[in-house]
Amino acid sequence: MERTFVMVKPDGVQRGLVGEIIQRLENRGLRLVAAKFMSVEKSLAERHYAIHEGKPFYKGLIEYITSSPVLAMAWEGPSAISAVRQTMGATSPIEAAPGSVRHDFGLEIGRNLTHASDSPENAASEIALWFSKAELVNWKRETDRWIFEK
Ligand code: IDP
Ligand code: MG
Repeated sequence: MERTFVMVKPDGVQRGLVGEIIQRLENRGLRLVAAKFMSVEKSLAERHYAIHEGKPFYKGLIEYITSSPVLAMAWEGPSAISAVRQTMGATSPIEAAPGSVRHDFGLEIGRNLTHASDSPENAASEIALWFSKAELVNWKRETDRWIFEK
């Protein structure tokens, strides 16, 4: 079982896509672990995107993420990291596969609606950055045995 950090970015929230994006993750069979609707402090945005510091789009990225509230979430399931990246689609909506969130709702790389962790290491550090241990809910669903093989 893997956990991954997922965020509906300000454009997704402003465009009323929170429900749609959660629905897609639920439909996939993933299990919600944590969710927090919040404004993002500049310092948190900078820590989250530290890996991109110095890149040409970095300043705009920090402005975008702090411009309006986001929905921060953690989801779990087998191969959750790859599954969520696939559901969101490639970084640029123009390259994202049809049926993915970024394809179906986006056009521009700088307005690509969601974030999802890209590796087990980053998933662990991003979940720890955005949530306290007490905010992560350990629970079982009645449907788990029909979705998870083990
Ligand atoms: P990811 O979100 O698919 O993991 P990253 O390469 O990690 O993509 O980039 C982080 C975020 O930075 C992207 O989701 C997008 O919002 C933004 N970004 C990346 N490249 C560009 C760009 O060339 N122009 C504008 N924004 C970009
Ligand atoms: Mg990334």
